[in-house]
Amino acid sequence: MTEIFEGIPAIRYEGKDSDNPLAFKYYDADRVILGKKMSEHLPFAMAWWHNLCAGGTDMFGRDTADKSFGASEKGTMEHARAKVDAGFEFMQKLGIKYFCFHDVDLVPEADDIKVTNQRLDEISDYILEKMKGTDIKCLWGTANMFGNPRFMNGAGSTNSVDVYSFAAAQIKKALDLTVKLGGRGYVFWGGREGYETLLNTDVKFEQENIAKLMHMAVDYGRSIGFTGDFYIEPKPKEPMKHQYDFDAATAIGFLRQYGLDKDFKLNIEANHATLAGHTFQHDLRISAINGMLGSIDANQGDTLLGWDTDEFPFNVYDATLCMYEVLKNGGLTGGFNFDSKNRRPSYTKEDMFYAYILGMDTFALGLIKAAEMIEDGRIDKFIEEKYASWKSELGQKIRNNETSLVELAKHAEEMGAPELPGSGRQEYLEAVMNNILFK
Ligand code: XLS
Ligand code: CA
Ligand code: CA
Repeated sequence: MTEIFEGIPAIRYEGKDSDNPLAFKYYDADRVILGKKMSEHLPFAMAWWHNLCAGGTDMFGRDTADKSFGASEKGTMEHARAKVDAGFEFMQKLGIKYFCFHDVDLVPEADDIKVTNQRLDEISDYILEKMKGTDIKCLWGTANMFGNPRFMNGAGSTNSVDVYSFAAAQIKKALDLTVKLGGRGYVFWGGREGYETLLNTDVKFEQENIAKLMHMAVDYGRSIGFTGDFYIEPKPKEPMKHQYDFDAATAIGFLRQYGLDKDFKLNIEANHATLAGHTFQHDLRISAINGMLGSIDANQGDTLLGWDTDEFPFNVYDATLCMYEVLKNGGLTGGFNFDSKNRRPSYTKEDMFYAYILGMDTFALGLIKAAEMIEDGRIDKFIEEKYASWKSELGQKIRNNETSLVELAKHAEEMGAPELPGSGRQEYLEAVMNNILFK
Protein backbone atom coordinates (compact mmCIF):
# COMPACT_ATOMS: atom_id res chain seq x y z
CA MET A 1 0.00 0.00 0.00
CA THR A 2 1.56 3.32 -1.02
CA GLU A 3 1.71 6.00 1.60
CA ILE A 4 -0.60 8.88 0.68
CA PHE A 5 0.52 11.37 3.31
CA GLU A 6 4.18 10.83 2.62
CA GLY A 7 6.56 12.58 4.95
CA ILE A 8 3.95 12.95 7.68
CA PRO A 9 4.73 10.74 10.65
CA ALA A 10 2.35 9.34 13.24
CA ILE A 11 1.42 12.29 15.43
CA ARG A 12 2.65 11.92 19.01
CA TYR A 13 2.16 13.83 22.22
CA GLU A 14 5.22 15.98 22.90
CA GLY A 15 3.85 18.37 25.51
CA LYS A 16 3.26 22.11 25.60
CA ASP A 17 6.91 23.10 25.23
CA SER A 18 7.29 21.31 21.91
CA ASP A 19 7.43 23.50 18.81
CA ASN A 20 6.98 20.58 16.44
CA PRO A 21 3.87 21.46 14.40
CA LEU A 22 3.23 17.76 13.77
CA ALA A 23 2.92 16.87 17.46
CA PHE A 24 0.20 17.18 20.09
CA LYS A 25 0.87 19.73 22.79
CA TYR A 26 -2.08 18.80 25.04
CA TYR A 27 -3.78 15.67 23.67
CA ASP A 28 -2.11 12.81 25.53
CA ALA A 29 -4.38 9.84 24.80
CA ASP A 30 -3.40 7.80 27.88
CA ARG A 31 -3.37 10.63 30.43
CA VAL A 32 -5.99 9.98 33.09
CA ILE A 33 -8.33 12.83 33.97
CA LEU A 34 -11.05 12.37 36.59
CA GLY A 35 -10.55 8.62 36.47
CA LYS A 36 -10.73 8.16 32.69
CA LYS A 37 -8.20 8.27 29.87
CA MET A 38 -8.29 11.32 27.63
CA SER A 39 -8.98 9.07 24.67
CA GLU A 40 -12.12 7.76 26.45
CA HIS A 41 -13.32 11.26 27.36
CA LEU A 42 -12.72 12.38 23.79
CA PRO A 43 -13.86 9.84 21.18
CA PHE A 44 -12.79 11.94 18.20
CA ALA A 45 -14.19 11.30 14.75
CA MET A 46 -13.13 12.31 11.25
CA ALA A 47 -15.88 13.75 9.02
CA TRP A 48 -15.60 11.98 5.68
CA TRP A 49 -17.17 14.86 3.76
CA HIS A 50 -14.93 17.72 4.81
CA ASN A 51 -11.72 15.83 5.20
CA LEU A 52 -11.80 13.48 2.23
CA CYS A 53 -14.24 15.12 -0.20
CA ALA A 54 -14.26 18.92 0.13
CA GLY A 55 -11.57 20.77 -1.78
CA GLY A 56 -12.38 24.32 -0.78
CA THR A 57 -14.93 25.19 -3.45
CA ASP A 58 -17.07 28.18 -2.52
CA MET A 59 -19.57 30.18 -4.55
CA PHE A 60 -16.77 32.34 -5.94
CA GLY A 61 -14.20 29.74 -6.87
CA ARG A 62 -13.30 26.13 -7.44
CA ASP A 63 -11.26 23.69 -5.38
CA THR A 64 -7.89 24.74 -4.06
CA ALA A 65 -7.06 21.40 -2.41
CA ASP A 66 -6.47 18.25 -4.43
CA LYS A 67 -8.42 15.45 -2.76
CA SER A 68 -7.88 12.87 -5.49
CA PHE A 69 -5.42 10.98 -3.24
CA GLY A 70 -3.68 9.48 -6.26
CA ALA A 71 -6.83 8.33 -8.13
CA SER A 72 -6.61 8.95 -11.87
CA GLU A 73 -10.15 10.33 -12.11
CA LYS A 74 -12.36 11.87 -9.45
CA GLY A 75 -15.94 10.70 -8.97
CA THR A 76 -15.05 7.07 -9.76
CA MET A 77 -14.96 3.95 -7.61
CA GLU A 78 -11.17 4.10 -7.87
CA HIS A 79 -11.41 7.52 -6.25
CA ALA A 80 -13.84 6.21 -3.63
CA ARG A 81 -11.30 3.54 -2.65
CA ALA A 82 -8.47 6.09 -2.62
CA LYS A 83 -10.51 8.15 -0.17
CA VAL A 84 -10.86 5.11 2.08
CA ASP A 85 -7.09 4.53 1.91
CA ALA A 86 -6.42 8.19 2.68
CA GLY A 87 -8.98 8.27 5.47
CA PHE A 88 -7.57 5.24 7.24
CA GLU A 89 -3.97 6.40 6.92
CA PHE A 90 -5.05 9.81 8.21
CA MET A 91 -6.96 8.43 11.21
CA GLN A 92 -4.19 6.01 12.10
CA LYS A 93 -1.53 8.69 11.97
CA LEU A 94 -3.58 10.88 14.31
CA GLY A 95 -4.86 8.12 16.60
CA ILE A 96 -8.50 8.89 15.70
CA LYS A 97 -10.83 5.96 16.39
CA TYR A 98 -14.03 7.00 14.63
CA PHE A 99 -15.40 8.39 11.38
CA CYS A 100 -18.75 9.83 10.30
CA PHE A 101 -20.17 9.68 6.79
CA HIS A 102 -23.05 10.52 4.47
CA ASP A 103 -23.95 7.87 1.89
CA VAL A 104 -22.80 10.05 -1.01
CA ASP A 105 -19.48 10.89 0.67
CA LEU A 106 -18.48 7.28 0.16
CA VAL A 107 -19.33 6.70 -3.50
CA PRO A 108 -20.42 8.66 -6.55
CA GLU A 109 -24.21 8.74 -6.73
CA ALA A 110 -25.87 7.18 -9.79
CA ASP A 111 -29.33 8.11 -11.10
CA ASP A 112 -30.54 4.61 -10.27
CA ILE A 113 -30.46 3.97 -6.53
CA LYS A 114 -29.87 0.27 -7.16
CA VAL A 115 -26.54 1.16 -8.77
CA THR A 116 -25.62 3.54 -5.95
CA ASN A 117 -26.47 0.84 -3.43
CA GLN A 118 -24.25 -1.71 -5.18
CA ARG A 119 -21.42 0.80 -5.01
CA LEU A 120 -22.13 1.33 -1.32
CA ASP A 121 -22.00 -2.43 -0.72
CA GLU A 122 -18.65 -2.60 -2.48
CA ILE A 123 -17.10 0.34 -0.65
CA SER A 124 -18.39 -0.74 2.75
CA ASP A 125 -16.82 -4.17 2.19
CA TYR A 126 -13.58 -2.34 1.47
CA ILE A 127 -13.95 -0.20 4.60
CA LEU A 128 -14.64 -3.31 6.68
CA GLU A 129 -11.43 -4.87 5.36
CA LYS A 130 -9.56 -1.72 6.33
CA MET A 131 -11.09 -1.75 9.80
CA LYS A 132 -9.68 -5.21 10.48
CA GLY A 133 -6.57 -5.01 12.61
CA THR A 134 -7.37 -1.45 13.67
CA ASP A 135 -9.66 -0.17 16.41
CA ILE A 136 -11.32 2.31 14.04
CA LYS A 137 -15.12 2.28 13.89
CA CYS A 138 -18.00 4.34 12.64
CA LEU A 139 -19.31 6.98 15.07
CA TRP A 140 -22.41 7.76 13.04
CA GLY A 141 -23.80 7.49 9.56
CA THR A 142 -26.37 9.56 7.73
CA ALA A 143 -28.03 10.01 4.37
CA ASN A 144 -27.46 13.17 2.36
CA MET A 145 -31.03 14.34 1.77
CA PHE A 146 -30.21 17.92 0.84
CA GLY A 147 -27.67 18.05 -2.00
CA ASN A 148 -29.54 16.45 -4.88
CA PRO A 149 -32.06 18.73 -6.68
CA ARG A 150 -34.82 16.21 -5.90
CA PHE A 151 -34.72 17.48 -2.31
CA MET A 152 -35.33 21.14 -3.21
CA ASN A 153 -38.65 21.03 -1.31
CA GLY A 154 -37.32 18.86 1.49
CA ALA A 155 -36.98 15.13 2.11
CA GLY A 156 -39.33 14.21 4.97
CA SER A 157 -41.10 17.53 4.39
CA THR A 158 -41.37 17.25 0.61
CA ASN A 159 -44.61 17.70 -1.30
CA SER A 160 -43.75 14.67 -3.46
CA VAL A 161 -44.52 11.12 -2.33
CA ASP A 162 -41.89 9.82 -4.78
CA VAL A 163 -39.16 12.04 -3.34
CA TYR A 164 -40.26 11.02 0.17
CA SER A 165 -39.91 7.36 -0.85
CA PHE A 166 -36.48 8.06 -2.30
CA ALA A 167 -35.43 9.62 1.00
CA ALA A 168 -36.78 6.54 2.79
CA ALA A 169 -34.69 4.31 0.52
CA GLN A 170 -31.55 6.34 1.25
CA ILE A 171 -32.17 6.20 5.01
CA LYS A 172 -32.74 2.45 4.81
CA LYS A 173 -29.42 1.95 3.06
CA ALA A 174 -27.54 4.39 5.29
CA LEU A 175 -28.86 2.49 8.32
CA ASP A 176 -27.70 -0.81 6.78
CA LEU A 177 -24.24 0.71 6.31
CA THR A 178 -24.16 2.20 9.81
CA VAL A 179 -24.94 -1.19 11.33
CA LYS A 180 -22.46 -2.95 9.02
CA LEU A 181 -19.70 -0.56 10.09
CA GLY A 182 -20.53 -0.79 13.81
CA GLY A 183 -21.88 2.76 14.09
CA ARG A 184 -22.82 4.13 17.49
CA GLY A 185 -25.39 6.53 16.11
CA TYR A 186 -27.47 7.65 13.15
CA VAL A 187 -27.95 11.37 12.42
CA PHE A 188 -30.80 13.33 10.90
CA TRP A 189 -29.67 16.78 9.92
CA GLY A 190 -32.69 18.37 8.26
CA GLY A 191 -30.87 20.32 5.58
CA ARG A 192 -33.90 21.12 3.43
CA GLU A 193 -36.49 20.44 6.14
CA GLY A 194 -37.85 23.95 6.53
CA TYR A 195 -39.35 26.66 4.42
CA GLU A 196 -38.81 30.04 2.79
CA THR A 197 -42.41 31.30 2.77
CA LEU A 198 -45.69 30.24 4.35
CA LEU A 199 -47.42 31.25 1.12
CA ASN A 200 -46.47 27.84 -0.26
CA THR A 201 -46.04 25.71 2.87
CA ASP A 202 -48.21 23.54 5.13
CA VAL A 203 -45.97 23.44 8.20
CA LYS A 204 -48.09 21.04 10.28
CA PHE A 205 -48.38 18.54 7.43
CA GLU A 206 -44.63 18.71 6.75
CA GLN A 207 -43.63 18.26 10.38
CA GLU A 208 -45.98 15.28 10.77
CA ASN A 209 -44.44 13.66 7.71
CA ILE A 210 -40.87 14.18 8.98
CA ALA A 211 -41.89 12.47 12.22
CA LYS A 212 -43.44 9.57 10.30
CA LEU A 213 -40.19 9.10 8.38
CA MET A 214 -38.22 9.13 11.64
CA HIS A 215 -40.57 6.54 13.16
CA MET A 216 -40.09 4.31 10.13
CA ALA A 217 -36.31 4.75 10.49
CA VAL A 218 -36.48 3.72 14.15
CA ASP A 219 -38.62 0.67 13.32
CA TYR A 220 -36.31 -0.40 10.52
CA GLY A 221 -33.12 0.32 12.48
CA ARG A 222 -34.26 -1.70 15.47
CA SER A 223 -35.36 -4.55 13.16
CA ILE A 224 -31.83 -4.89 11.77
CA GLY A 225 -30.16 -4.77 15.17
CA PHE A 226 -29.24 -1.09 15.46
CA THR A 227 -29.03 -0.47 19.19
CA GLY A 228 -27.43 2.98 19.09
CA ASP A 229 -29.05 6.39 19.33
CA PHE A 230 -30.75 8.29 16.58
CA TYR A 231 -29.84 11.95 16.62
CA ILE A 232 -31.37 15.17 15.43
CA GLU A 233 -28.75 17.80 14.65
CA PRO A 234 -30.39 21.20 15.17
CA LYS A 235 -29.55 24.14 12.91
CA PRO A 236 -31.50 27.39 12.63
CA LYS A 237 -30.89 28.49 9.06
CA GLU A 238 -28.82 27.80 5.98
CA PRO A 239 -29.90 26.40 3.66
CA MET A 240 -33.53 27.20 4.58
CA LYS A 241 -34.65 30.50 6.05
CA HIS A 242 -36.72 28.68 8.66
CA GLN A 243 -35.47 25.24 9.61
CA TYR A 244 -37.75 23.00 11.65
CA ASP A 245 -34.91 21.91 13.95
CA PHE A 246 -33.96 25.46 14.91
CA ASP A 247 -32.11 24.68 18.14
CA ALA A 248 -31.94 22.11 20.92
CA ALA A 249 -35.13 23.26 22.65
CA THR A 250 -37.11 23.22 19.41
CA ALA A 251 -35.83 19.77 18.44
CA ILE A 252 -36.62 18.37 21.90
CA GLY A 253 -40.17 19.73 21.70
CA PHE A 254 -40.58 18.11 18.28
CA LEU A 255 -39.25 14.74 19.47
CA ARG A 256 -41.57 14.75 22.47
CA GLN A 257 -44.59 15.86 20.49
CA TYR A 258 -44.21 12.98 18.07
CA GLY A 259 -43.17 10.29 20.58
CA LEU A 260 -39.59 10.00 19.31
CA ASP A 261 -37.79 11.04 22.48
CA LYS A 262 -36.97 7.51 23.66
CA ASP A 263 -34.95 6.65 20.56
CA PHE A 264 -33.50 10.05 19.74
CA LYS A 265 -30.92 12.30 21.34
CA LEU A 266 -29.27 15.41 19.93
CA ASN A 267 -26.06 15.92 18.02
CA ILE A 268 -25.06 19.47 18.96
CA GLU A 269 -22.84 21.39 16.56
CA ALA A 270 -21.09 24.45 17.96
CA ASN A 271 -21.48 26.54 14.82
CA HIS A 272 -25.21 25.75 14.62
CA ALA A 273 -25.82 26.77 18.23
CA THR A 274 -24.17 30.14 17.63
CA LEU A 275 -26.13 30.66 14.40
CA ALA A 276 -29.27 30.19 16.52
CA GLY A 277 -28.12 33.08 18.71
CA HIS A 278 -27.07 30.80 21.56
CA THR A 279 -23.74 29.88 23.00
CA PHE A 280 -22.50 26.35 22.28
CA GLN A 281 -22.72 25.75 26.04
CA HIS A 282 -26.39 26.75 26.11
CA ASP A 283 -27.49 24.14 23.59
CA LEU A 284 -25.36 21.52 25.33
CA ARG A 285 -26.97 22.34 28.68
CA ILE A 286 -30.51 22.32 27.28
CA SER A 287 -29.84 18.90 25.74
CA ALA A 288 -28.20 17.58 28.89
CA ILE A 289 -30.92 18.61 31.34
CA ASN A 290 -33.44 16.88 29.12
CA GLY A 291 -31.37 13.68 29.04
CA MET A 292 -30.70 14.16 25.35
CA LEU A 293 -27.07 15.17 25.00
CA GLY A 294 -25.87 12.46 22.64
CA SER A 295 -23.01 13.60 20.45
CA ILE A 296 -21.11 16.71 19.39
CA ASP A 297 -20.04 18.18 16.07
CA ALA A 298 -16.85 19.92 17.10
CA ASN A 299 -16.19 23.12 15.19
CA GLN A 300 -16.68 26.84 15.58
CA GLY A 301 -18.18 29.73 13.65
CA ASP A 302 -16.88 33.22 13.10
CA THR A 303 -18.53 35.92 15.18
CA LEU A 304 -18.12 38.42 12.33
CA LEU A 305 -19.75 36.18 9.71
CA GLY A 306 -23.38 35.13 9.87
CA TRP A 307 -23.06 31.80 8.15
CA ASP A 308 -21.93 28.26 8.81
CA THR A 309 -18.17 28.52 8.46
CA ASP A 310 -17.36 25.12 10.06
CA GLU A 311 -13.94 26.20 11.30
CA PHE A 312 -11.65 23.95 13.25
CA PRO A 313 -12.12 24.82 16.91
CA PHE A 314 -9.37 26.89 18.52
CA ASN A 315 -11.43 28.81 21.07
CA VAL A 316 -10.29 27.32 24.37
CA TYR A 317 -12.96 29.13 26.38
CA ASP A 318 -15.75 27.52 24.36
CA ALA A 319 -14.07 24.12 24.38
CA THR A 320 -13.64 24.35 28.16
CA LEU A 321 -17.28 25.26 28.70
CA CYS A 322 -18.27 22.44 26.33
CA MET A 323 -16.20 19.91 28.25
CA TYR A 324 -17.61 21.28 31.51
CA GLU A 325 -21.08 20.34 30.24
CA VAL A 326 -19.88 16.97 28.96
CA LEU A 327 -18.20 16.09 32.28
CA LYS A 328 -21.27 17.17 34.24
CA ASN A 329 -23.32 14.98 31.89
CA GLY A 330 -21.15 11.98 32.76
CA GLY A 331 -19.71 11.87 29.22
CA LEU A 332 -21.37 11.17 25.89
CA THR A 333 -22.73 8.01 24.33
CA GLY A 334 -21.59 9.53 21.01
CA GLY A 335 -18.37 11.40 20.38
CA PHE A 336 -16.69 14.49 18.97
CA ASN A 337 -16.98 14.66 15.21
CA PHE A 338 -14.80 17.29 13.54
CA ASP A 339 -17.45 18.67 11.22
CA SER A 340 -14.84 21.26 10.35
CA LYS A 341 -12.99 22.22 7.22
CA ASN A 342 -9.69 23.82 6.42
CA ARG A 343 -9.84 27.42 5.28
CA ARG A 344 -9.65 27.64 1.49
CA PRO A 345 -6.03 28.81 1.32
CA SER A 346 -4.95 26.00 3.70
CA TYR A 347 -4.85 23.51 0.87
CA THR A 348 -1.87 21.24 1.54
CA LYS A 349 -1.75 17.77 3.08
CA GLU A 350 0.12 19.19 6.07
CA ASP A 351 -2.78 21.60 6.60
CA MET A 352 -5.17 18.66 6.99
CA PHE A 353 -3.01 17.42 9.87
CA TYR A 354 -2.44 20.84 11.40
CA ALA A 355 -6.21 21.31 11.49
CA TYR A 356 -6.90 18.08 13.36
CA ILE A 357 -3.99 18.66 15.72
CA LEU A 358 -5.48 22.08 16.47
CA GLY A 359 -8.95 20.66 17.06
CA MET A 360 -7.79 17.73 19.18
CA ASP A 361 -5.45 19.88 21.26
CA THR A 362 -8.18 22.49 21.78
CA PHE A 363 -10.59 19.89 23.16
CA ALA A 364 -7.84 18.25 25.22
CA LEU A 365 -7.08 21.64 26.79
CA GLY A 366 -10.80 22.16 27.28
CA LEU A 367 -11.03 18.81 29.06
CA ILE A 368 -8.03 19.56 31.31
CA LYS A 369 -9.40 22.98 32.24
CA ALA A 370 -13.01 21.84 32.70
CA ALA A 371 -11.82 19.11 35.07
CA GLU A 372 -9.84 21.76 36.99
CA MET A 373 -12.94 23.96 37.20
CA ILE A 374 -14.89 21.07 38.70
CA GLU A 375 -12.11 20.10 41.10
CA ASP A 376 -11.59 23.73 42.09
CA GLY A 377 -15.21 23.82 43.24
CA ARG A 378 -15.65 27.62 43.43
CA ILE A 379 -18.24 27.70 40.67
CA ASP A 380 -20.29 24.80 42.05
CA LYS A 381 -20.09 26.32 45.52
CA PHE A 382 -21.36 29.66 44.26
CA ILE A 383 -24.30 28.05 42.50
CA GLU A 384 -25.20 26.01 45.55
CA GLU A 385 -25.16 29.09 47.75
CA LYS A 386 -27.08 31.15 45.20
CA TYR A 387 -30.09 28.87 45.58
CA ALA A 388 -29.70 28.30 49.33
CA SER A 389 -33.04 29.93 50.20
CA TRP A 390 -34.76 26.97 48.54
CA LYS A 391 -33.52 24.75 51.35
CA SER A 392 -35.86 26.58 53.76
CA GLU A 393 -39.10 24.95 54.83
CA LEU A 394 -41.12 27.08 52.45
CA GLY A 395 -38.65 26.52 49.63
CA GLN A 396 -39.00 22.78 50.08
CA LYS A 397 -42.79 23.02 50.12
CA ILE A 398 -42.69 24.79 46.74
CA ARG A 399 -40.29 22.22 45.32
CA ASN A 400 -42.48 19.36 46.53
CA ASN A 401 -45.70 20.90 45.18
CA GLU A 402 -47.09 21.23 48.70
CA THR A 403 -48.12 24.86 48.67
CA SER A 404 -50.35 27.29 46.80
CA LEU A 405 -50.54 30.86 45.61
CA VAL A 406 -52.70 31.59 48.66
CA GLU A 407 -50.03 30.41 51.11
CA LEU A 408 -47.23 32.21 49.23
CA ALA A 409 -49.27 35.40 49.09
CA LYS A 410 -49.82 35.19 52.86
CA HIS A 411 -46.05 34.77 53.35
CA ALA A 412 -45.41 37.81 51.15
CA GLU A 413 -47.91 39.93 53.04
CA GLU A 414 -46.36 38.99 56.39
CA MET A 415 -42.77 39.72 55.37
CA GLY A 416 -43.25 43.10 53.69
CA ALA A 417 -40.72 43.82 50.92
CA PRO A 418 -38.27 40.96 50.28
CA GLU A 419 -34.55 41.62 50.48
CA LEU A 420 -32.63 41.79 47.21
CA PRO A 421 -31.90 38.22 46.04
CA GLY A 422 -28.10 38.46 46.25
CA SER A 423 -25.43 39.24 43.69
CA GLY A 424 -25.07 37.09 40.56
CA ARG A 425 -21.28 37.63 40.82
CA GLN A 426 -20.74 37.21 37.11
CA GLU A 427 -17.48 39.15 37.00
CA TYR A 428 -16.10 37.25 39.98
CA LEU A 429 -16.95 33.91 38.31
CA GLU A 430 -15.44 34.98 34.99
CA ALA A 431 -12.27 35.88 36.88
CA VAL A 432 -12.30 32.43 38.50
CA MET A 433 -12.45 30.88 35.04
CA ASN A 434 -9.53 33.02 33.81
CA ASN A 435 -7.61 32.15 36.93
CA ILE A 436 -8.03 28.45 36.22
CA LEU A 437 -7.37 28.77 32.50
CA PHE A 438 -4.14 30.69 32.82
CA LYS A 439 -2.57 29.35 35.99
C1 XLS B 1 -24.48 20.83 7.87
C2 XLS B 1 -24.43 19.75 8.83
C3 XLS B 1 -24.16 18.38 8.26
C4 XLS B 1 -24.51 17.31 9.22
C5 XLS B 1 -24.64 15.95 8.61
O1 XLS B 1 -24.49 22.00 8.18
O2 XLS B 1 -23.51 20.09 9.82
O3 XLS B 1 -22.84 18.28 7.83
O4 XLS B 1 -23.58 17.22 10.27
O5 XLS B 1 -25.56 15.91 7.59
CA1 CA C 1 -22.03 23.36 10.20
CA1 CA D 1 -22.77 18.94 11.51
